[in-house]
Amino acid sequence: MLKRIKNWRSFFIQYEMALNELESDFRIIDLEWKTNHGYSPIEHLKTRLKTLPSLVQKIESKNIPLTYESIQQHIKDIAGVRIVASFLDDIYMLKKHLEEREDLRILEVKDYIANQKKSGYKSLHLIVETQIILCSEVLWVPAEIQIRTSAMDFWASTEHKLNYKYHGQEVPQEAKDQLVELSEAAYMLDTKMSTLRNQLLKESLK
Ligand code: 0O2
Repeated sequence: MLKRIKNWRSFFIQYEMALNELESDFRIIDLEWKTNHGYSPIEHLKTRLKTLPSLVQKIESKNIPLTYESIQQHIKDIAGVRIVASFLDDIYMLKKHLEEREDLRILEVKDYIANQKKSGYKSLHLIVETQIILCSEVLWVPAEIQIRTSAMDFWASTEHKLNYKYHGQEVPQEAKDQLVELSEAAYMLDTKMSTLRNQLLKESLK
Protein backbone atom coordinates (compact mmCIF):
# COMPACT_ATOMS: atom_id res chain seq x y z
CA MET A 1 0.00 0.00 0.00
CA LEU A 2 2.81 2.42 0.92
CA LYS A 3 4.24 2.15 -2.58
CA ARG A 4 1.02 3.37 -4.19
CA ILE A 5 1.77 6.90 -2.98
CA LYS A 6 5.00 7.65 -4.77
CA ASN A 7 6.55 10.43 -2.81
CA TRP A 8 5.61 10.60 0.87
CA ARG A 9 8.43 13.06 1.59
CA SER A 10 6.94 15.68 -0.69
CA PHE A 11 3.46 14.91 0.68
CA PHE A 12 4.58 15.53 4.30
CA ILE A 13 6.57 18.68 3.56
CA GLN A 14 3.52 20.99 3.49
CA TYR A 15 2.52 19.69 6.96
CA GLU A 16 6.02 20.37 8.24
CA MET A 17 5.66 23.92 6.92
CA ALA A 18 2.30 24.23 8.68
CA LEU A 19 3.91 23.18 11.97
CA ASN A 20 6.71 25.72 11.55
CA GLU A 21 4.16 28.43 10.83
CA LEU A 22 1.92 27.57 13.80
CA GLU A 23 4.81 27.15 16.21
CA SER A 24 6.16 30.53 15.21
CA ASP A 25 2.68 32.14 15.62
CA PHE A 26 2.35 30.75 19.13
CA ARG A 27 5.91 31.74 20.11
CA ILE A 28 5.08 35.30 19.04
CA ILE A 29 1.83 35.30 21.07
CA ASP A 30 3.83 34.02 24.06
CA LEU A 31 6.48 36.73 23.70
CA GLU A 32 3.92 39.48 23.19
CA TRP A 33 1.99 38.46 26.31
CA LYS A 34 5.09 38.13 28.47
CA THR A 35 6.26 41.56 27.34
CA ASN A 36 2.94 43.35 27.71
CA HIS A 37 1.45 41.58 30.71
CA GLY A 38 4.38 39.84 32.42
CA TYR A 39 2.39 36.62 31.97
CA SER A 40 1.61 34.30 29.06
CA PRO A 41 -1.44 32.02 28.68
CA ILE A 42 0.90 29.45 27.07
CA GLU A 43 2.72 27.22 29.59
CA HIS A 44 4.36 25.20 26.83
CA LEU A 45 3.69 23.81 23.39
CA LYS A 46 4.60 20.74 21.38
CA THR A 47 4.29 19.98 17.70
CA ARG A 48 4.13 16.58 16.08
CA LEU A 49 3.87 15.21 12.57
CA LYS A 50 1.77 12.06 12.32
CA THR A 51 4.04 9.09 11.72
CA LEU A 52 3.63 7.18 8.48
CA PRO A 53 2.49 3.93 10.23
CA SER A 54 -0.10 5.89 12.24
CA LEU A 55 -1.30 7.68 9.07
CA VAL A 56 -1.56 4.39 7.17
CA GLN A 57 -3.53 2.88 10.05
CA LYS A 58 -5.98 5.78 9.95
CA ILE A 59 -6.32 5.61 6.15
CA GLU A 60 -7.11 1.90 6.40
CA SER A 61 -9.50 2.20 9.34
CA LYS A 62 -11.49 4.91 7.55
CA ASN A 63 -11.31 3.24 4.14
CA ILE A 64 -9.95 6.37 2.53
CA PRO A 65 -8.96 6.14 -1.16
CA LEU A 66 -5.20 6.26 -1.60
CA THR A 67 -4.78 9.58 -3.35
CA TYR A 68 -3.15 12.75 -2.03
CA GLU A 69 -6.41 14.64 -2.47
CA SER A 70 -8.59 12.25 -0.51
CA ILE A 71 -6.05 11.90 2.32
CA GLN A 72 -5.87 15.69 2.55
CA GLN A 73 -9.64 15.97 2.48
CA HIS A 74 -10.36 13.34 5.13
CA ILE A 75 -7.41 13.45 7.53
CA LYS A 76 -6.91 16.80 9.20
CA ASP A 77 -4.53 15.87 12.02
CA ILE A 78 -1.35 15.04 10.08
CA ALA A 79 0.09 18.25 11.56
CA GLY A 80 -0.66 18.58 15.28
CA VAL A 81 0.04 21.28 17.85
CA ARG A 82 -0.60 20.78 21.55
CA ILE A 83 -0.73 23.85 23.77
CA VAL A 84 -0.75 23.59 27.53
CA ALA A 85 -2.35 26.63 29.14
CA SER A 86 -2.24 27.64 32.79
CA PHE A 87 -5.93 28.29 33.39
CA LEU A 88 -9.28 27.23 31.92
CA ASP A 89 -10.08 30.82 30.87
CA ASP A 90 -6.79 30.97 28.96
CA ILE A 91 -7.92 28.11 26.72
CA TYR A 92 -10.96 30.06 25.53
CA MET A 93 -8.99 33.31 25.30
CA LEU A 94 -6.56 31.58 22.93
CA LYS A 95 -9.49 30.17 20.93
CA LYS A 96 -10.98 33.67 20.59
CA HIS A 97 -7.65 35.03 19.43
CA LEU A 98 -7.30 32.26 16.82
CA GLU A 99 -10.83 32.94 15.54
CA GLU A 100 -9.85 36.54 14.87
CA ARG A 101 -6.68 35.80 12.87
CA GLU A 102 -6.72 36.30 9.14
CA ASP A 103 -4.00 33.73 8.47
CA LEU A 104 -6.05 30.95 10.04
CA ARG A 105 -9.38 29.34 9.12
CA ILE A 106 -11.19 27.38 11.80
CA LEU A 107 -12.93 24.40 10.17
CA GLU A 108 -14.25 22.70 13.28
CA VAL A 109 -14.27 23.09 17.06
CA LYS A 110 -14.42 19.93 19.19
CA ASP A 111 -14.97 21.04 22.76
CA TYR A 112 -14.13 17.98 24.83
CA ILE A 113 -14.03 20.21 27.94
CA ALA A 114 -17.73 21.07 27.75
CA ASN A 115 -18.47 17.56 26.42
CA GLN A 116 -15.80 15.25 27.78
CA LYS A 117 -15.11 11.94 26.05
CA LYS A 118 -16.43 8.70 27.57
CA SER A 119 -12.86 7.92 28.69
CA GLY A 120 -12.76 11.15 30.74
CA TYR A 121 -10.56 12.92 28.14
CA LYS A 122 -10.83 16.71 28.23
CA SER A 123 -9.26 19.15 25.80
CA LEU A 124 -10.30 21.76 23.25
CA HIS A 125 -9.56 20.68 19.68
CA LEU A 126 -9.55 23.13 16.80
CA ILE A 127 -9.33 21.78 13.29
CA VAL A 128 -7.79 24.61 11.31
CA GLU A 129 -6.17 25.53 8.05
CA THR A 130 -3.09 27.69 8.30
CA GLN A 131 -1.82 29.93 5.54
CA ILE A 132 1.58 29.16 4.05
CA ILE A 133 3.02 31.75 1.70
CA LEU A 134 5.40 30.14 -0.77
CA CYS A 135 7.32 31.88 -3.57
CA SER A 136 5.01 30.41 -6.18
CA GLU A 137 1.66 30.06 -4.40
CA VAL A 138 -0.35 30.41 -1.22
CA LEU A 139 -1.36 27.15 0.49
CA TRP A 140 -3.94 26.52 3.21
CA VAL A 141 -2.77 23.45 5.11
CA PRO A 142 -4.93 21.60 7.69
CA ALA A 143 -3.76 21.01 11.25
CA GLU A 144 -5.23 20.03 14.61
CA ILE A 145 -4.61 22.33 17.57
CA GLN A 146 -5.24 20.77 20.98
CA ILE A 147 -5.45 23.22 23.89
CA ARG A 148 -5.67 21.98 27.48
CA THR A 149 -4.60 22.80 31.03
CA SER A 150 -1.62 21.17 32.79
CA ALA A 151 -4.05 19.01 34.80
CA MET A 152 -5.81 17.81 31.61
CA ASP A 153 -2.45 17.19 29.98
CA PHE A 154 -1.22 15.17 32.95
CA TRP A 155 -4.40 13.09 32.85
CA ALA A 156 -4.20 12.50 29.06
CA SER A 157 -0.53 11.50 28.98
CA THR A 158 -0.86 9.22 32.02
CA GLU A 159 -4.06 7.62 30.70
CA HIS A 160 -2.31 7.05 27.36
CA LYS A 161 0.56 5.27 29.16
CA LEU A 162 -1.82 3.13 31.23
CA ASN A 163 -3.82 2.14 28.13
CA TYR A 164 -0.63 1.37 26.25
CA LYS A 165 0.12 -1.36 28.78
CA TYR A 166 -3.14 -3.04 27.72
CA HIS A 167 -2.37 -2.68 24.00
CA GLY A 168 -4.77 -4.91 22.07
CA GLN A 169 -6.74 -5.90 25.18
CA GLU A 170 -9.74 -4.37 26.87
CA VAL A 171 -8.88 -2.24 29.92
CA PRO A 172 -10.86 -3.52 32.96
CA GLN A 173 -14.08 -1.55 33.58
CA GLU A 174 -12.99 -0.74 37.15
CA ALA A 175 -9.85 0.95 35.83
CA LYS A 176 -11.91 2.86 33.24
CA ASP A 177 -14.25 4.11 36.00
CA GLN A 178 -11.28 5.20 38.08
CA LEU A 179 -9.85 7.13 35.13
CA VAL A 180 -13.15 9.01 34.71
CA GLU A 181 -13.07 9.84 38.45
CA LEU A 182 -9.48 11.04 38.17
CA SER A 183 -10.43 13.26 35.24
CA GLU A 184 -13.15 14.82 37.38
CA ALA A 185 -10.63 15.37 40.20
CA ALA A 186 -8.25 17.08 37.75
CA TYR A 187 -11.10 19.29 36.54
CA MET A 188 -11.92 20.29 40.10
CA LEU A 189 -8.30 21.38 40.51
CA ASP A 190 -8.64 23.49 37.35
CA THR A 191 -11.85 25.20 38.43
CA LYS A 192 -10.48 25.90 41.94
CA MET A 193 -7.27 27.37 40.51
CA SER A 194 -9.33 29.58 38.16
CA THR A 195 -11.51 30.79 41.01
CA LEU A 196 -8.43 31.60 43.10
CA ARG A 197 -6.81 33.44 40.21
CA ASN A 198 -9.93 35.55 39.58
CA GLN A 199 -10.19 36.34 43.30
CA LEU A 200 -6.54 37.47 43.45
CA LEU A 201 -6.96 39.52 40.27
CA LYS A 202 -9.98 41.29 41.76
CA GLU A 203 -8.11 42.03 44.99
CA SER A 204 -5.08 43.38 43.12
CA LEU A 205 -7.39 45.85 41.31
CA LYS A 206 -8.86 47.23 44.57
P1 0O2 B 1 -1.90 11.15 18.53
O1 0O2 B 1 -0.65 10.38 18.68
O2 0O2 B 1 -2.17 12.02 19.73
O3 0O2 B 1 -2.03 11.86 17.26
P2 0O2 B 1 -10.92 12.21 13.54
O4 0O2 B 1 -11.02 10.93 12.81
O5 0O2 B 1 -9.47 12.61 13.81
O6 0O2 B 1 -11.75 13.32 13.01
P3 0O2 B 1 -11.04 11.24 16.14
O7 0O2 B 1 -10.00 10.21 15.83
O8 0O2 B 1 -12.22 10.82 16.97
O9 0O2 B 1 -11.62 11.89 14.87
O10 0O2 B 1 -10.31 12.45 16.76
P4 0O2 B 1 -10.48 13.09 18.19
O11 0O2 B 1 -10.96 12.08 19.17
O12 0O2 B 1 -11.24 14.35 18.04
O13 0O2 B 1 -8.98 13.43 18.50
C1 0O2 B 1 -8.03 12.41 18.49
C2 0O2 B 1 -6.84 12.83 19.35
O14 0O2 B 1 -7.31 13.34 20.61
C3 0O2 B 1 -5.99 11.63 19.69
O15 0O2 B 1 -5.00 11.53 18.71
C4 0O2 B 1 -5.43 12.00 21.05
O16 0O2 B 1 -4.33 12.89 20.92
C5 0O2 B 1 -6.58 12.76 21.68
N1 0O2 B 1 -7.52 11.88 22.39
C6 0O2 B 1 -8.80 11.64 22.06
N2 0O2 B 1 -9.39 10.82 22.95
C7 0O2 B 1 -8.46 10.54 23.89
C8 0O2 B 1 -8.48 9.76 25.09
O17 0O2 B 1 -9.46 9.13 25.47
N3 0O2 B 1 -7.32 9.71 25.79
C9 0O2 B 1 -6.18 10.38 25.41
N4 0O2 B 1 -5.10 10.26 26.18
N5 0O2 B 1 -6.15 11.12 24.28
C10 0O2 B 1 -7.26 11.21 23.53
P5 0O2 B 1 -4.50 10.14 18.17
O18 0O2 B 1 -4.64 10.15 16.71
O19 0O2 B 1 -5.18 9.02 18.90
O20 0O2 B 1 -3.01 10.04 18.54
